[in-house]
Amino acid sequence: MSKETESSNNVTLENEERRKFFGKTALIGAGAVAAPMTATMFATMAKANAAEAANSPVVHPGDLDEYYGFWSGGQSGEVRIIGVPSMRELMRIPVFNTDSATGWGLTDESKRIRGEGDHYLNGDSHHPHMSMQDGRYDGKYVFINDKANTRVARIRCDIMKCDKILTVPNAHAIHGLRVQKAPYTKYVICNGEFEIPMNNDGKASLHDVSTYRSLYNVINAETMEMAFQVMVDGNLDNTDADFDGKYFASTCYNSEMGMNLGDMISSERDHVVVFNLARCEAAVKAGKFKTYNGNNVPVLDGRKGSDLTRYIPVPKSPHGMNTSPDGKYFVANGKLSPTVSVISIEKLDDLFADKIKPRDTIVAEPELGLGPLHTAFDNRGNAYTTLFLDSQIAKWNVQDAIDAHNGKKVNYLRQKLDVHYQPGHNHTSQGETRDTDGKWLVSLCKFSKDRYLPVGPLRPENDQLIDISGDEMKLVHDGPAFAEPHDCIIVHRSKLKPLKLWPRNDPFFAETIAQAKRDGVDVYTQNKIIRDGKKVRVYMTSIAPTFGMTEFNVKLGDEVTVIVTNLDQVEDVTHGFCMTNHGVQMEIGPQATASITFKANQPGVHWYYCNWFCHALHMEMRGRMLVEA
Ligand code: CUK
Ligand code: CUA
Repeated sequence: MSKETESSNNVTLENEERRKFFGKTALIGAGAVAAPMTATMFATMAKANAAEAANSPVVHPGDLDEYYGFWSGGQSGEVRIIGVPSMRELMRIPVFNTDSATGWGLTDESKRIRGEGDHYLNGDSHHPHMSMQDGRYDGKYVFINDKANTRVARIRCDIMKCDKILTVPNAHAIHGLRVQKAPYTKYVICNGEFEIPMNNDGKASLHDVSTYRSLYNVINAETMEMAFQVMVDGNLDNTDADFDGKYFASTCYNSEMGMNLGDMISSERDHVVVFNLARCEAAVKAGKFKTYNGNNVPVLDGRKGSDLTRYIPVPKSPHGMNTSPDGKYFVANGKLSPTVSVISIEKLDDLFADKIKPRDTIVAEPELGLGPLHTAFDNRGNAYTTLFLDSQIAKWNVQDAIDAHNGKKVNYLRQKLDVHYQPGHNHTSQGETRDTDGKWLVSLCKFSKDRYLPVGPLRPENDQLIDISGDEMKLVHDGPAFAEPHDCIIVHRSKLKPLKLWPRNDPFFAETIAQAKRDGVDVYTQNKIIRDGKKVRVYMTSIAPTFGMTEFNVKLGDEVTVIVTNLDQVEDVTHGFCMTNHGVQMEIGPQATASITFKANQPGVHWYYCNWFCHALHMEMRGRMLVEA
């Protein structure tokens, strides 16, 4: 649906609501007063609007984007929300990193969510993907991998905060990640990329690489617990799911199990491994698994010859794995080979029934250019593949590639577009779902080189927006990004309903509220200090521009927990709590409760203050902690 036809209902409503919202902000004194629009300004805008194409990347000041983009933050360990098509960064969601602004990694709530990996300060996130219902985004969760510390996290899309992190046992370095698309996202699927001994306890041989295994991981999306793992041959790289709820497929490189580069690329072919979900679930049920490393996660044996998997040989070192949104094909991207391998999902039943040979499932292997890494799709049967070495996107037609494979004289290549430079992933608007709409393509370029002012030896990446609504791809926007967004998704805004205020009973801080109950404190109405031996819990409210408590006493050496409840019911009025010289800082959203624990290890007077600008008297929103020696 175009923005124009939609504007009669949604946009107008949203605008009305936003008017009210601005009115409120102005009332409390924090909102800047908008200058009235002059007639000339209106005229200029109208002219600009008329000149814009149907699929315009221009989003005027005050207008809203049509899509939410979820971007990985790469080595920063975070996830970002980018408005598409404006490419404006709307929010950062700290996940595997520690964040000074929100207190992620500092607050008690975030530490509980970070769990056993809380001591890690780093992360390496690659693949953000949203939960689905019948092959369509359901707006509930976004999942993301951490290659650095072998973790998978979940973001709740109502509050846009991470609410679960699982450290994956038995495996090493979680890389490719997708979700089960149909009938719904029961499982999150992800690859343990690096191979390690089973058990990896230092007792088994460290040198006998024939004992090393790479594990496919299947995680329950709702509980965020391990469902089962599958041991495979080769190093798992990227993965995707079909639209029928039957098969998952992963690219594997290094089928040689080499331990250095030369050995890893010595054979001509690697493979795609296909997992049969029903058979895997049945094997778990029947107890046909082993456990390792002292935990009870079922590990199935899916190595060559197993009933649970099939190995489809493809040119060596394949990288990306993408399912076409019509549900017909898995596309494995060649990387070292100039081709992609198109696997017919329809033929997988016969492959698992041993009626055909693995290579019989390949219905096309179009040659696209140098370094194909990832493929995206529109709603008109076209595919868009990034060419890392050529710094191009190749647009090709899937059916034509299949016809050419069958000997027909047809040119499947539609266009090659230069991008700047060295693209990794690309993604189309809603392109991994049945709702793919063929409007936008984003190319996540690893190098920006000359596209921006030089900023020292470290340069930003370059996220390029490409209009694919017409016959020709058109580059329309360059967007610099810091720390490598490997992958992204582009979700229509109608799929998401983010909350404006925190629900008072939100599970995010339920445990903090439970502690308050045990202390006999109603955080909503009371400001109170509870002393429990050397532990002191300081409960205070906040309402712009005051904390409910402007001083409290503790003794040197006490372990102090400050619990702040934000009573403001006004949208966008977030308070902060910072205890100076203690490394203590957090965000408290409207109607939220947040807590942070630290040692009172310095005698004297210490001021705490609100560090999120909330009111004309925000500077005055502070109080004293008096530490008696
Ligand atoms: S990977 Cu980085 S460009 Cu981690 Cu999906 Cu291909
Ligand atoms: Cu409260 Cu600033």
